[in-house]
Amino acid sequence: IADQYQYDLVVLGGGSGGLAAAKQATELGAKVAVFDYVIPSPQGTKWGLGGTCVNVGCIPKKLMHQAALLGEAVHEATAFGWQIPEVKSVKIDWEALTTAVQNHVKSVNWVTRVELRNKKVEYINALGYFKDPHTIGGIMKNGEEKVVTAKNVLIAVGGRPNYPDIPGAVEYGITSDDIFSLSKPPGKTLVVGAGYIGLECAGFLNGLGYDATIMVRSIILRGFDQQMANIIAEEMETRGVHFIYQAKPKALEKQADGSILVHWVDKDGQIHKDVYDTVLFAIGRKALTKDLKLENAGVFVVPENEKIDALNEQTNVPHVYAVGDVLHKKPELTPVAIHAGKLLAKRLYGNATELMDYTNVATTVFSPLEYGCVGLSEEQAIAIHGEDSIEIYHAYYKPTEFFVPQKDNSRCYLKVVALRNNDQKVLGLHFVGPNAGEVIQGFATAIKCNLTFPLLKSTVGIHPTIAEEFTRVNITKRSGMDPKPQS
Ligand code: FAD
Ligand code: NA7
Repeated sequence: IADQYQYDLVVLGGGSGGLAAAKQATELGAKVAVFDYVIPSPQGTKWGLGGTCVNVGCIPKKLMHQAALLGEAVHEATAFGWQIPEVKSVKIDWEALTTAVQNHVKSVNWVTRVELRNKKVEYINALGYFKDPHTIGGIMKNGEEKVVTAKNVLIAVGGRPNYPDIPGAVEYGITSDDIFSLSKPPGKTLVVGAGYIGLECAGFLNGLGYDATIMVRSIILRGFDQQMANIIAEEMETRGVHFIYQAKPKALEKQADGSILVHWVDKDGQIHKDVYDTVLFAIGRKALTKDLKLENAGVFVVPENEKIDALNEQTNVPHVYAVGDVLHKKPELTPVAIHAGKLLAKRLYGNATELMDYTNVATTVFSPLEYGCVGLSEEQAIAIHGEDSIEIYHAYYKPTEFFVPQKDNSRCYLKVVALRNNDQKVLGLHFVGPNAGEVIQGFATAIKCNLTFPLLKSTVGIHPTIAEEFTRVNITKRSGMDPKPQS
């Protein structure tokens, strides 16, 4: 049957999920083509092959977060005896930072291209869409159309940032698509949205020395453990990030000096006005399914969010699959897209049967003091099992490296969400502190191996680390005892 079509698999979208599936499929002998095309942001920002994570997501975000942490470290270093002349006047060179970040991104774009060539995946730089269930058309940069046929099609087009429907938003606002290559320093910045992208962007901007304000419509980090979310927000506030709660922007106006006048409304309906140099919208992302002409293939989307509700990555049309951010109610994370893409390719071309497990996926919010977690939040655990069946162990801790520079450790906190009965299975782990992602990653494996609270307690720690605090925790919330460290 394969001969009936030019390709065994055509992948729409060369990002985390699409590329992982394409490479895995070719390794297993399939003939694969990948369509990837980036529509410039309303501000004109565009980028190369590799998708969101590499170009305008995880990678540049982590680099800017690291730049902010280093600024902090410069000051701490003096407490350890480093002699840094004029340490008080240390400041960031935005252009040097964005150049360094973009150089790295471009090097990854290049490596990605070479890898595809080596693996014999055909890369087509065109905006793909369905002409019929097995025929894909792609409009290339020069306007010409490339048409191919495929036995199977994988939709991995990801998403792009939303803009609010208010005057001036699209003209004068920016999003995470623009911030990592912004040609001028962002200056005083309003970040609209308190999801993880909003917190991370405001966090690194503040750490880099820019005045940052977060406008919160309702709560911080919807979907995450709210106690932990509020701890990282408090920490950000202590570090100088401003928060405007229960507020929404109404309009953006460009002023003669280039600054942006933001009209916003508070919870009582009062209108306020403030001036910013940059307004960054981080109000969620929309799946890029509109351009795909899915109706030509008969693929359904969820009407409310235009995402695809696939079962084991298979859409309602059996030979059309989907992975990554485009999926309905699945974590929008790079390793999730990659893992699902690889497993799907192995099932399609390697006779494998393993299905993607979307539960207990660990994640980290790279806020100035990071928050890493895996499994259920306290609220979710209580909602599922009932308060009487859940035990919450918690502790504040003091990282050794905080003592000499006398860093504020008052929000270094962790908690373990466990069942109370029989084996005391661990349902969730939450950690606020430095390197939270590094701390949580290994524990995520432990949870996959059915970690119980007694097993956690029988684990010998590595001293002196912050991760060992998980092996020392023994105070329950129920006991009402003070979880602050005694020394
Ligand atoms: P994408 O990587 O978005 O790739 C889709 C590709 O398809 C894009 O190149 C797009 O231009 C292209 N495309 C779209 N439509 C078409 C079409 N019709 N034809 C051809 N090509 C098309 N995740 C983490 O795990 N950790 C993090 O720290 C993290 N930080 C993030 C920070 C930010 C600021 C953002 C925005 C995201 C972050 N994410 C993070 C999320 C992560 O980037 C995404 O989950 C991941 O990139 C999704 O992969 P994907 O394959 O679904 O789509
Ligand atoms: P999220 O996590 O969906 O968060 C969006 C935030 O923006 C959230 O705080 C929303 O508040 C807020 N929001 C949404 N719409 C508006 C409008 N119209 N006005 C003001 N505020 C608004 O999106 P992110 O962009 O942070 O990240 C999306 C994913 O990409 C994330 O899961 C990562 O994995 C990668 P709400 O709580 O709804 O009141």
